[in-house]
Amino acid sequence: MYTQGLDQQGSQDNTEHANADREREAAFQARIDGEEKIEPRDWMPEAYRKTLVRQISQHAHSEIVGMLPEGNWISRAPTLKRKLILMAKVQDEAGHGLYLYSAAETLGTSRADMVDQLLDGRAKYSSIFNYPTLTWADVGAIGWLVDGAAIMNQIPLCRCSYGPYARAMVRVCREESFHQRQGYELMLALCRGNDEQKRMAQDALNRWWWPSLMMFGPSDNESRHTAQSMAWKIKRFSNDELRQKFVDTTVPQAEYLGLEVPDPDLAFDEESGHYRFGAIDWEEFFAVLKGNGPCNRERIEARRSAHEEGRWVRDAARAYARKQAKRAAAQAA
Ligand code: FAQ
Repeated sequence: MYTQGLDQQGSQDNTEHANADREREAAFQARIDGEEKIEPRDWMPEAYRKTLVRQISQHAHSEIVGMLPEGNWISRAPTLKRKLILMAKVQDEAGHGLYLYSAAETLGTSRADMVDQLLDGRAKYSSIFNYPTLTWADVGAIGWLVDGAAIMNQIPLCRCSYGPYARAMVRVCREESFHQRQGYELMLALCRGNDEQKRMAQDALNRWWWPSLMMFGPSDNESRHTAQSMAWKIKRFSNDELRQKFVDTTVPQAEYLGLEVPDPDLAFDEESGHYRFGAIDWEEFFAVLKGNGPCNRERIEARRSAHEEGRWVRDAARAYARKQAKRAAAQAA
């Protein structure tokens, strides 16, 4: 009899908790709908926190792994000016990774944990960085197409409902826009050069076009997170909407360069005002996500060895911080 009474009390408590949770979630959604920013100390549903940590950390990993394909060309840049520009760009990507890891840390996950997840394969990074940079023209194509796609996706993230992510994105987008222009200017220089240079530019476009379209993620009917992320105003546009905007913006740029987009089905549709494009090879996309792209193993191996080589720096920084804290505590006593 007594236990029955306890059970009843327990289920009453559960109902009250559930009601309180529902009320908090409704108030949270009302803030989102009212375009208020959510800040680190505010209450948020666990699923919102988890989605943000997933997306922001994957974004951070993409910036860091994304340094590798272009970094590969720093020592082979054709002129001092190009070398300086490329070094600045690659360094900017490292900065983007740092802002993003910091934004994700405000959600209660440490950078060390996020990096471990990347290195042991639990966390993803953008598919695009698993393709090789075979010629100097690839540096131009990455700036033009990859940074171009990144901006298209990231400008709306400046209005993301989570304050620290939105604010980090403002600066990232300014820098990405410089990156896109340097890439386009490099492509233009090649296209105005000799026949071999123009062929290199066309070859780079041929290899980077389709992987750039894949950067926007699976098509809307396959995207498992889009609906909820849009309701939470983390994402403002769906994957297909952003992909279409990218195609509409980029095709005229290719025409200006005098290059041909490698898609026989590409055509301007007067009625909708959009370019229609051919089918994306989703099998290739999912194979890359599973770790079977041309450079997946090489990229993770490079990150693992950088992590190992940097271990002594992290140890030294931690020892120094401990010493400083001890000194501050002694002075305060
Ligand atoms: N690669 O349900 P959705 C850059 C995953 S930064 C790998 O549609 P969501 C700068 C997705 O995570 C480039 N994985 O997911 C630069 C999910 O897996 P999960 C990175 C992908 O989150 C330039 C699953 O598929 N930008 O380039 C990809 O709603 C030059 C289902 O997909 C960002 O991260 C992909 N392409 O939408 C640096 C921007 N697409 O977690 C150096 C922020 C999807 O369930 C040099 N992120 N997946 O296991 C986003 O906007 C979103 O997370 C999307 C995916 C749009 C990427």
